[in-house]
Amino acid sequence: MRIHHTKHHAGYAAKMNAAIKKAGLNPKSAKALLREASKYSATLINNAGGYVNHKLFWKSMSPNGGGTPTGEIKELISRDFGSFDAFKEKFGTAAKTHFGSGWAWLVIDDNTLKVVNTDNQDNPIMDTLKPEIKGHPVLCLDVWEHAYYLKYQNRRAEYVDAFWNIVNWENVNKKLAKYK
Ligand code: MN3
Repeated sequence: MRIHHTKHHAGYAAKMNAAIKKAGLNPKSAKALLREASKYSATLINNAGGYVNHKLFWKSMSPNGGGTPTGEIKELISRDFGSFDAFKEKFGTAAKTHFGSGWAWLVIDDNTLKVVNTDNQDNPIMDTLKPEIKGHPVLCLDVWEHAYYLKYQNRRAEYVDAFWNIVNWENVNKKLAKYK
């Protein structure tokens, strides 16, 4: 995780900043760039995606996290997936079966929770994506090999299952409150 943060995430930030400078842009935020991804170069959007996605990823986890969801997300998971176990199965399968590099997400779209996948560093707020995978991210899991290979080698499923021990439900509720 330390290498992931200080090397990979830092690399996306540096390359995003270089691409912003090169294009002579003065964006309001990295998310603002992603919302209008269709206007910009692949280099800029790939690195802005890497920067934004990892920011939510770090906040999706906490040493005091894990356990069952609390607060509003608990209610919405029951409403939209039937049960916490059904949601875990859906999100876990999305993370374990995504082919190649990418992300699993829990997003809220039109006041409904959805589990979606994106490729590479795509983020569900990007205007270039199909409507069915768009939404406001509230939780995410990095399934690039760099996220798990040092500790789990090729065993992505073990990495995904361990995620439930550290999910930061408090942050999920904070995100939900923002997008409702
Ligand atoms: Mn990563």
